[in-house]
Amino acid sequence: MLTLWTFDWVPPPPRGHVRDIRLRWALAEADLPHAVATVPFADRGHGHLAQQPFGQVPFLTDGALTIFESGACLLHLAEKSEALMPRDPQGRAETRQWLIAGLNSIEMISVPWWFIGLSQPAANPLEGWLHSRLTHLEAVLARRDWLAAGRFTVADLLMADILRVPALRAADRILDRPAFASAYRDQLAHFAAADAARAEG
Ligand SMILES: N[C@@H](CCC(=O)N[C@@H](CS)C(=O)NCC(=O)O)C(=O)O
Repeated sequence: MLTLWTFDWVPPPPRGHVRDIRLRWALAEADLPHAVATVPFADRGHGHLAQQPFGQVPFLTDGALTIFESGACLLHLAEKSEALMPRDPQGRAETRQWLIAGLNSIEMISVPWWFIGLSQPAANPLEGWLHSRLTHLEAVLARRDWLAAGRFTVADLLMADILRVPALRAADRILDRPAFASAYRDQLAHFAAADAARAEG
């Protein structure tokens, strides 16, 4: 049984951007039955740290197996469904390569860039670095519809979610997929239900 773990509640921002959306989206694309469970946002206790050593979400349990890091969770789900990753060696290698590129060549810069930007400095020192990476990526996405294997894969899913932060429009067509819309709705509904439970109790 697959269980997606997320926080029981988060403040309004970052709702819609909590990384459990990556797993919700993949689970919806692959139509994999699963449950959603929570850890307390306010208290990152031993139980949580035993599953996710940084006290973050998401993580995934699959029977006795626990997997943290959204990228690792996505690759685990991709092993379960051809809807997320092709089965031929070339297609799998390309999918893994572009998934790691999303994390290690784009998100590695885009998250610190976003964080520095919150304090509204006159100039963001990461602007040039991010711009260069996005320009190269945009050139790839202008030449083809999908990053890997000539078809939708979990690499597109992850890259499209990563690109929501610098708002690179080149990946908008990937966000148009119904499974992203349902994942987004489900995340907002999850935290809205948490608000309602708090208001009652
Ligand atoms: N590299 C991790 C990052 C996870 C992450 O940043 N999670 C955020 C929610 S989107 C979180 O748990 N933030 C709370 C915290 O860092 O204390 C992954 O991709 O799973």
